[in-house]
Parts: sequence; structure tokens; C-alpha cells
Amino acid sequence: MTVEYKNYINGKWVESASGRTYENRNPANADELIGIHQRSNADDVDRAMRAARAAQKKWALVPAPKRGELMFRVGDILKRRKEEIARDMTREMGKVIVETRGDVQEGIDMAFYAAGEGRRSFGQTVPAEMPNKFAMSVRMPVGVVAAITPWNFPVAIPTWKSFPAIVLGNAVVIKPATLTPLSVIHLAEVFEEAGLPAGVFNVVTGSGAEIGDDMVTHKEVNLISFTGSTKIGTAISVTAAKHGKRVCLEMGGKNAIMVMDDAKLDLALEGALWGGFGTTGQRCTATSRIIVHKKVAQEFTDRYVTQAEKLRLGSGLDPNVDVGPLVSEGQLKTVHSYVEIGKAEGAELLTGGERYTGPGCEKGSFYKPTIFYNVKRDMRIAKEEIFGPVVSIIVVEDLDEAIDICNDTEYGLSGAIYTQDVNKAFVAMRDVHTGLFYVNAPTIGAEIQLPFGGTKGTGNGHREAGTAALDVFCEWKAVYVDFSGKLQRAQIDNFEK
Ligand code: UN1
Repeated sequence: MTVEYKNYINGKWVESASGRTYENRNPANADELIGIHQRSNADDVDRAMRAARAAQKKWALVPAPKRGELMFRVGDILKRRKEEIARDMTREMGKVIVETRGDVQEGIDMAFYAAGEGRRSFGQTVPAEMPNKFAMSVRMPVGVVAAITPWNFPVAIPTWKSFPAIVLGNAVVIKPATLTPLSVIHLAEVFEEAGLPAGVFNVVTGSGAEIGDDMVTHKEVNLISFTGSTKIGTAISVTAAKHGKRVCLEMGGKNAIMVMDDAKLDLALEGALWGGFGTTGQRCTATSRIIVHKKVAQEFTDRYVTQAEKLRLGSGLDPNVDVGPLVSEGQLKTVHSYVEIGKAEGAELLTGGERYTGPGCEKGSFYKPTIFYNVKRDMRIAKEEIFGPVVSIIVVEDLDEAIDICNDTEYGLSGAIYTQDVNKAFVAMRDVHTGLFYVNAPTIGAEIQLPFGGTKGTGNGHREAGTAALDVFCEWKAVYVDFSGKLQRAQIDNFEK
């Protein structure tokens, strides 16, 4: 029997105001209906936002260590439910089970990390310039956070946005990606079991086209935290500016691995395989360009193609499968259109470049791991985010050219170098203009205790995770306490004679 999942508003599971719903199907098998979800409209968003505002006022008064304790419980419950949530995630978005387990694990890590902030959330105390005066800064919650999250990390990214926000005294209304609502429904169940007060975490499912604007412009919203495409993020930024809302954006990437002539090739190949085809290439951090030194280009490429062709495609629930389907038919069309563009631009298609319909994959959105060679820096496949299993190999003369090409994109999320030369590694670390950088590891694999995000078109200067998250989800308040019993004029009374 098909389960109908509800919205979660003010601690209650409720139908959408319009009563409309939509289907959630398995991208590995279009015949499999996973569940029915609410198709929300502006009224649902309004209810959720008002509930969040009322709840936030009380939640902010709960001592932060208590809020942190609740987050420890959330982490424990997620640990207990890890396998079940991972399996549902594989069913709704396709990536292989080891990866969906990793996705939930990233949420568990974030729960324990954010929980600790309940007893930290450091501010500053500084000397005051007047006698008998005290100066300090304290962190204040921002208020109501509207989180708009993508389908590629259906648990991890919602936890990056909601866990620190909640420990820091905010309330959250989240709209998960249309394609992956179930993972966020599970998060709401976890919060419910952990005993989070009603209204602090709310889920409104539905399409961005229908409720995206309401999520951004609602009068109760103080901050919008968005992860998704640069096109939508930019539009959100413009709308938010008009409505005076704070915005934290994580958008696209066009990440490169640079393979130098002294690199350990086995290691670089393994990294390029994982970075390029892990999550079927659907990570913001995915390796979509390999910039390889001419001396090793041929050997690297030959071996890369051989290894890519050995990857096993199929249902992500099968433990022998390496690469799951793309998330949807729409995504498959986009990916394929880029393959056509690459061919038309004159890049050499070495492998892949077409849908895969092998045994067990007839009814899914599978696409063969695809490698282009002889890609030039100004080709569209070298510049635009594809978000699929398509890797472009660019051959270079030396490190300088590699770094130059690595930086020659409108994005700045992640970069990597494979080399045994510490000097080259440090030069690249300094000169590659990205928010994440890896030495002898691929472009994917960030850990939650460091800031996550990128430069240029990838973001708007903010970072998620790590201590950087505190600055997104808090306002600073500078507090001066004058215990002199008289008026002391700053910058004047301590200098005027
Ligand atoms: C994303 O690609 O949207 O660093 C997030 C990584 C993961 C997170 C990726 N920890 O690849």
C-alpha cells in the first residue's frame, strides 16, 4: 500500500491546504512508487512560517546547553535509524547505499558537532576604553530560517542548515527538493522523537515553482539558506534583497583535479573515478574536469577509460553496484544535451555518451560514465556545470597552465592536485581560487567541522558547516555595561583634558 506523507507544521502532520499531492518515484525503476507527498501552496507556507515565529520566541529562551542536549538525542536517533533512512534515500534519489549511508552519517556528524555549540557559541570579551565599563559581544539567533534544499544530499544538506540553526535558537521551515521529500520527512520524525518543541522545525513539501517565492518573501522569514543551481540562487538573492532578507547561498561548481607528471597515477586514477562518477556525478563538488600534465596524459586517459568502463550500473540497493541512476529523466536529458554539445564542440568522446539500459536498468534513468578527451578550456563542457557522470580531460604543459585553467570558470567550489612535490602542492593550494582544496584526494569529501562553500559564482561569501555556520545563523550583539554610575562619553571623556 502506498503511504501518503504529510507536511509537518507546528508539531503536527497535516495535509496541504489545497489537498493536492504528488508522487515520489524511484529513478532506478519508474514503476516503483515510493510515496505520495503534499503539494503545498502559499497557505501552507504561511502556516508554517507563523508557527515557526511563535515557536522561535520561546525556543530562543531555552538555555543553549539544553538546546544542544536535544541535538545529541537527534544524533543518537539518526544513528539508530541510519540504515532505514539510507535505504529510503537510495530509493528516492538513486545513489548507491554506501553513499546514502554516508549522507546520513554526515547528518549524524553535524548533530554532534552542532550539539557541542550549545556549550560554546563563543562571543568575545574585550577591554573597554573607559574605567568601570565592560565590553562583550554575544550571539543572538537570527529568527526564522527558510531552508531550501537540493536532492543530491537529501539528509546531509538539510542537517547543515537546520541543526546549527536550531541549536543557536532559531526556528526552521524547510522545503526539501521535490524529488527527495521523504528524507526530510524522516528528519522531522527524528526531531519529533527527540522532543523538539512544536513549530521549531517545519516541513512544507512541493515544488519550487509553486512555493519558492513564498518561502523567500514571507514576512516572518529572516534568513534564506539555499543550496541549488546558480540560476535559482541568483533569483532568490534578487528577490530577497527587495524584501530585506539575509541570504546564504551554495550554488554550482565546475571542479577540477590537476594531475601532475610526478603524481602517483594509481592514486590519481582512483580519486578521479570516485570524484567523477561517485553520486553519478551529481555533487556540487563532483570532479567534472581533469587537468592532466602532457607527460602522463595518454597513460592516465587510457587507464581512466578502462576503469570507467568497468563500473557497474544498477539499483543503488544492490551492494555490487558502483553507480546508480541519475535522479530523474529531466536530469538525464540535461546530461545528454551536454554530451551532444561536447561532440559538436569537437571534443573527443572516448566512452559513454548514452543512456544505459542493461539488465535491471531498463526502467531507470541510467547514463553511462562518460569521458571526453582533448577538451579545450573555452568549450561549454569545460565551463558549465553538467551535474552528471561526464568528465572532461584537458591536457596542459605545466602547473602554471593547470592552475590558470582550473581557475578559468565562473565557479569556485572545489579543486584538487595530485603531486608528490610539496612545493607544487602549496603553490596550487595558494593560487587555486576555490572554497575547498584537496591535495592527493579528489574534489569531493568535505567534513562538517570545516567551512563548506565556494568563491565566485558558487556562493555569496557565506559558508556552511564548521564554526562558519555560527555566523550565518546568528546576529552579533555588542554589549557595553557601564558601572561607573556616571555618563562616560566614548572617544571623548578619556581623551579630552
Ligand atoms: C554537495 O555536493 O552538494 O564534500 C555536497 C562532499 C560532501 C558534500 C557534498 N561531503 O562531497
